[in-house]
Amino acid sequence: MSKPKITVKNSGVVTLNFFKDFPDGDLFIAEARKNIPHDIKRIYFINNLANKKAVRGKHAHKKLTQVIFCINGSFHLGLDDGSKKQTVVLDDPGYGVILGPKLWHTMTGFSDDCVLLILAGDYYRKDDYLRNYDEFMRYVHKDRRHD
Ligand code: T46
Repeated sequence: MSKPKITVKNSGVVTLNFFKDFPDGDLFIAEARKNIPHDIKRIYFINNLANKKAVRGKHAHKKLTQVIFCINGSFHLGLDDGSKKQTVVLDDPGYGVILGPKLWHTMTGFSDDCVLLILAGDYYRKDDYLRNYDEFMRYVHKDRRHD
């Protein structure tokens, strides 16, 4: 169990407060605008990751900010801000990774018991997705010229 170290832009680590009540369970707490940096308008989770070769994500968002947690098991999270890339292992429910805008992300290497939980700052908007990598690179670098 380890705290991910983030080096890409538009990301970071969120640490949850928790109460360790072993053997009666652990309680983790996420609060919007406290340890979660944004309001929470949508929650979704992903389980039943039976396919060892599953690859999820492979997109970036234009505006959306989310925090992703692995609340059971483990998986590999690939992050790419258009200049720098890194892969972190999420295996501790107490640490979430911020998926800010303009951050290409890919989820792979799921353990059998893996459950992902995502806290999103906005409702689902199909037009917020950049699902083509070349389009993502153009979008990121176009923006940076205007920074
Ligand atoms: C993300 C990563 C971490 C909806 O209709 N509403 C929703 O709120 C979501 C999340 C998905 N969908 C639909 C869109 C697709 O037709 O569900 C289908 C599967 O979604 P997708 O292939 O985007 O799933 P992932 O796991 O690749 O990506 C998801 C989120 O979509 C995405 O925003 O950042 O998890």
